[in-house]
Amino acid sequence: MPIKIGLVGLPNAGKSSLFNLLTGLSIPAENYPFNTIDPNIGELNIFDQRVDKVAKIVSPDKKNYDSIELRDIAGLVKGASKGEGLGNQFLGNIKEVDGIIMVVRGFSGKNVAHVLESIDPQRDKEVLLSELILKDLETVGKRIESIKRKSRFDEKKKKLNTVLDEIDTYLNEEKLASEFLKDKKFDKEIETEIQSLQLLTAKPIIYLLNTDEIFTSKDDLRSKLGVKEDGLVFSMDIVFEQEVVNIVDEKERRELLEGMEMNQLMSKKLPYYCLDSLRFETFITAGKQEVRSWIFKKGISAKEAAGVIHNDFTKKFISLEACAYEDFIESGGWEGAEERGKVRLEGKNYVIKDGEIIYFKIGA
Ligand SMILES: Nc1nc2c(ncn2[C@@H]2O[C@H](COP(=O)(O)OP(=O)(O)O)[C@@H](O)[C@H]2O)c(=O)[nH]1
Ligand SMILES: [Mg+2]
Repeated sequence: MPIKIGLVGLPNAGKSSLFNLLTGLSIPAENYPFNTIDPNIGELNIFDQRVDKVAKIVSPDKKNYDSIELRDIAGLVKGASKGEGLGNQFLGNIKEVDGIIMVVRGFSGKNVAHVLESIDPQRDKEVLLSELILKDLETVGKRIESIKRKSRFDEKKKKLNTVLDEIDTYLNEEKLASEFLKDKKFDKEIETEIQSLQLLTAKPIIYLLNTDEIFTSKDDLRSKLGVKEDGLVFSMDIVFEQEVVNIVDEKERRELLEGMEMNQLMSKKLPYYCLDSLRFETFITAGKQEVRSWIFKKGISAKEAAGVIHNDFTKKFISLEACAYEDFIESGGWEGAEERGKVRLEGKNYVIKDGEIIYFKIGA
């Protein structure tokens, strides 16, 4: 299953425009608030250059790159968690994603309506976060309710109840679940329970300001958005970038960019920023038939990583062989790496590192 990123934001923030820009698709991006109900789904291609280098050595029949699934989720509004503007349904769509890009409007665009009638990125961001928090409170509340009776006799449920109460307190203070979970270590069972709740505010969030304003540092951008010092932020002028992309003449395109003192479009950088900052990593499989990259959530076990390739592989996992990317390249492939003792045999709990070349041994 591919990694999924959801675009979340108020109506008319520029989500659909960004979706089109990133995926090269053309779904309607209109000055009309609730134009999307089911999420639009597209692909964000990640042309990992390590695949090319590995393929050069292995000469496979074909090479392929993993992509990220991008979902353009309908506009949220204040009260969404209570069902405003079909809000609950939209919030449900966010449950399924692995990371969020929160598109925040910074452009004034007099002809483009704003549901809150003024341009105020910080307020918009707060409104959006509140809705996500309210939804999480509902989710946590329901779970607490459902285990309440059992937790009097069952030690495990009692433990879970305590953790859920803590999360509930956190959310009630308008803090995100991710802040609570950040430095905590739980028993496997509790962790699985928390994961199964798919809390919206436990997901990593990139705050993307849609503006033509130039920010010289991430800190300036953070303060504009009212985001903490370690917050993930990005800014770009979505409509301008689409205009540049639409220019057929390459020279003209380059000149326009240079005029803006940009060496590359932000929309070209964004996918890589997502990969890095949303805690996604890549491993590579390198057989004679195919060399391919696979994107996974950092920190998952080898067994879970096998499931990235095929659901069945999780159950049938036996072991894997791993080689660091640099070792593989320097050794000129599997054989050389083996001779130099650079190939390791690892078990199901091994944590795959970014860039590693992996060979899975899968049972029948
Ligand atoms: N002036 C201006 N208009 C924009 C910008 N970004 C988006 N728009 C316009 O705002 C309207 C809503 O954009 P859309 O992408 O559909 O927003 P969504 O509701 O968040 O999906 C469209 O008419 C866009 O052309 C921008 O940076 N500047
Ligand atoms: Mg839209």
